[in-house]
Amino acid sequence: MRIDVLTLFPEIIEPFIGSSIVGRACDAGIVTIRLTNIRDFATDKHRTVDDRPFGGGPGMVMMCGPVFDAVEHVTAKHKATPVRILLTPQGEPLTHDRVRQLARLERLLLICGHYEGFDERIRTNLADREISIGDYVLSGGEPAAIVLIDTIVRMLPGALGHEEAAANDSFANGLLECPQYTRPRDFRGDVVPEVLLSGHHEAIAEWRARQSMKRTRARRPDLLDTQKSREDESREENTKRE
Ligand code: 6GU
Repeated sequence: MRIDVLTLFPEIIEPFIGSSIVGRACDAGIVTIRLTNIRDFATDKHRTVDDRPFGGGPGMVMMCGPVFDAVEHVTAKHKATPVRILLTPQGEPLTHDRVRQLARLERLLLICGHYEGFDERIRTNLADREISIGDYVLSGGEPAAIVLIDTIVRMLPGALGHEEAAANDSFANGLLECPQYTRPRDFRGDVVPEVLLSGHHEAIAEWRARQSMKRTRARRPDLLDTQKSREDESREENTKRE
């Protein structure tokens, strides 16, 4: 997979893509990530990329010119056509299912905004999709790009080294992950549940499934509703097919 990121602050994202799982995936050739500074596509001597909003009001708006030029330049550098994603608080909420969808694509182009937002024509004429990482406002799209890259890359085959790990993650099956323990067995009097030490694989799997369900019911009952409606949907689909 190839991911291009257009940003006014590449220095925020740079150390992230060189570290940990994502850094390793880059080194292994599983993903190629390129950062491009939108300011390099400004055309005046002050390297202006934003301007005051028509109609007045506070804040500045990112101009079309540098963003369109940057997108066109970066798009032409590689043969696959990218899916162009604008990172904004007005986008579709990022979910595990959407990540899974995006992880199947050959090429992504992420566009990070700053200031009060983008000129609307960037949204309507340039972006294929808009994505938000949650209901709160960030000062810029860079932390959101980091989140999106992290969650996509860990789904790419080979990125985790341990292929089952991603499948066991919270949300992968619509439930939160079960509690995990490592040595020592007794830490300051708090001991690991006996079943995990039993070597009885079936009993362990059953305990984990029950803990997952219990934790999800306590913390995120909304996930169970979603899962139930999903199951209902697939049951309906199956009935239709029969
Ligand atoms: Cl993608 N951008 C900004 N600026 N704020 C956000 C966001 C994105 N997602 C949630 N809040």
